[in-house]
Amino acid sequence: MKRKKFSDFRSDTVTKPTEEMREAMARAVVGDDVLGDDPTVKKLERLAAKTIGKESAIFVPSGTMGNTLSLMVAGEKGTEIILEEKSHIYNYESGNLSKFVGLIPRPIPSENGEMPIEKIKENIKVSLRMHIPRTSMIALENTHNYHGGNVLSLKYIEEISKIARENNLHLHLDGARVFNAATYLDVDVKEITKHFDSVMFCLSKGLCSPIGSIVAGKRKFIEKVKFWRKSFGGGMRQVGILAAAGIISIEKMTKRLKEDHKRARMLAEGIANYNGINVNLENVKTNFVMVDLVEMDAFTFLEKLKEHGVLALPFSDKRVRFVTHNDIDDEDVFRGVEAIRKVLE
Ligand code: TLP
Repeated sequence: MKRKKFSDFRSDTVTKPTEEMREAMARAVVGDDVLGDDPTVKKLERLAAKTIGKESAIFVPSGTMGNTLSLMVAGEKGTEIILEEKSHIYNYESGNLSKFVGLIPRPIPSENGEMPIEKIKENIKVSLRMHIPRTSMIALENTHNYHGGNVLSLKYIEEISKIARENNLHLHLDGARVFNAATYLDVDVKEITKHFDSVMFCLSKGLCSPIGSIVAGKRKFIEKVKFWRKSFGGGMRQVGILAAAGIISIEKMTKRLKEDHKRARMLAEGIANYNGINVNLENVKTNFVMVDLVEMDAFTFLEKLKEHGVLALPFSDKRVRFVTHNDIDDEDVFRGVEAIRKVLE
């Protein structure tokens, strides 16, 4: 069999739709979804809501839009949102939090994506005087992208949810990869999502859909998200073509993530003893492997790696991220292990 040009570990966003998805897309019954006429979108949204354990769900074009809309609806402009210092919402969503949403970020540093409980409590503000903005929301990220695909413990989430309820705060989950978290914990995804008022998850990452994310929550909340989705230009017409792939993402692709986790571990173990890099094996829980370079800079490392047919993504000057997914097989992992060895030689 001909070897593919590149083994692409840059992200699970690079996954191509499966053959089954392409067939379902070709056959999808569609209608104008802005007018509420698309039966395939309705089916996807019902399935998503049921799977996540929420009253209602809505299909949106991207994770960034899903998070932005959730925060627009749940947070009141000029109030504060508590979120982890390295969170995707705060760092990698084009500044939407300030550009569109108008919440004041109250970022809290953490070692692994779990903000210290005491720090959260200290930072919840009640508006005692009119010049003090109150806190209205907390957002968590699970799995946590910057922290190497780390999984937040159920005990931690439960504790945060209790704090949110006690303080009347909306709790949002950036669950772009929440099915990876559920797979790692070996629990039904609802064990995670039941603690949140709103959940965003992506169909277009490890779940292989070409486009799309879901926002789920209470019916009233989702109606408001729908309103804002239209304002943002995210009202889509015969989008059942994409929803057809999303249905397969939820029904099938959520069940195979263990394979990606196994391959991430294979890669990490294969390179862990190399000189010139550090890999913390304990932190490899899901489909990410974070590689810290001792001397070489990430740019040079990645250029050389590419010459050996392997792609990954820089996370800082000295840190590189490898992600496993449906289009990475054992051969790709062996190739990755070998290519990294040659680059470090
Ligand atoms: N993350 C992408 C890029 O931003 C780097 C990736 O390759 O990991 N939340 C989390 C936790 C994410 O990791 C991402 C995408 C998003 C939200 C945004 O999703 P999209 O790309 O669909 O807007």
